[in-house]
Amino acid sequence: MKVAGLFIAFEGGEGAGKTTQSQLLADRLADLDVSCLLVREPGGTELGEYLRDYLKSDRPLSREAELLLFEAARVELVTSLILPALEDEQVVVADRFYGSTVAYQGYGRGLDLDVIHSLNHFATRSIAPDMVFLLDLAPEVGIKRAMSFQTTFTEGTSGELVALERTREGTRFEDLDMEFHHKAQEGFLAQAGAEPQRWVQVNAMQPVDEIKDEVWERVRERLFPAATAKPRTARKMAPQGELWPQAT
Ligand code: ATM
Repeated sequence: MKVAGLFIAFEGGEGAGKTTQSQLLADRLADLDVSCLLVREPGGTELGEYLRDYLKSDRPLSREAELLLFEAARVELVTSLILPALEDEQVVVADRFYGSTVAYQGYGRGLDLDVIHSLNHFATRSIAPDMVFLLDLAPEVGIKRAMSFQTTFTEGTSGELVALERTREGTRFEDLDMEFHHKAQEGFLAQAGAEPQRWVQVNAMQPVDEIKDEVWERVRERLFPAATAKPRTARKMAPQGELWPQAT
């Protein structure tokens, strides 16, 4: 089925279910024969996956370099995959995008939001998602969920489960204190509050299927507006300093 391109991003803290919901949405679009590109950040390209490995490890990295590596992964993904897919009028579903940089490197690490804003502008090649679903969850709940996914257990001498090791993915961020994750959540909520026309806040405590339906309802409205509804406005390209969201 041919539809005009749409760019959808999922944002939120660890364990909120972004990866699951991105996949469910992509599956639904595929069932409808809608051409869709599913990507994740950082990742999706050879460079992006290479950087993801380093970024998620506990290898040395200053917060400034961390910011630049996320941006490098982003510009590669936008240039080689996202822009061509949008030009081809596909639906792009992204598991994280620039909102994560504002939340984690800006609010979490305390880096200058104006610097982040202009790097995001550069790395996204000035495109912004049409819709951002913020899967909102208390960081305590999310981190617990995320850690349980990534811990390998073994059986102890009396049959008890003993945590053996955590996979290398997921050490740099999950090991940070709760204050960091609370600040990041504040960053996500501030962005959602500043741009309610773009961001949709979803309670991520709900069962997976309910979140899936809530997301689909909003996407369906955008993709298949009723014949009587006003035509959908074109995806906003963000020219310098205009439609691009301001630093929050
Ligand atoms: P997951 O997408 O698998 O959650 O891992 C990506 C990690 O990178 C995630 N960790 N936590 N919490 C968030 C972090 N991240 C940033 O810090 N900045 C970014 O710009 C992006 C895309 C991700």
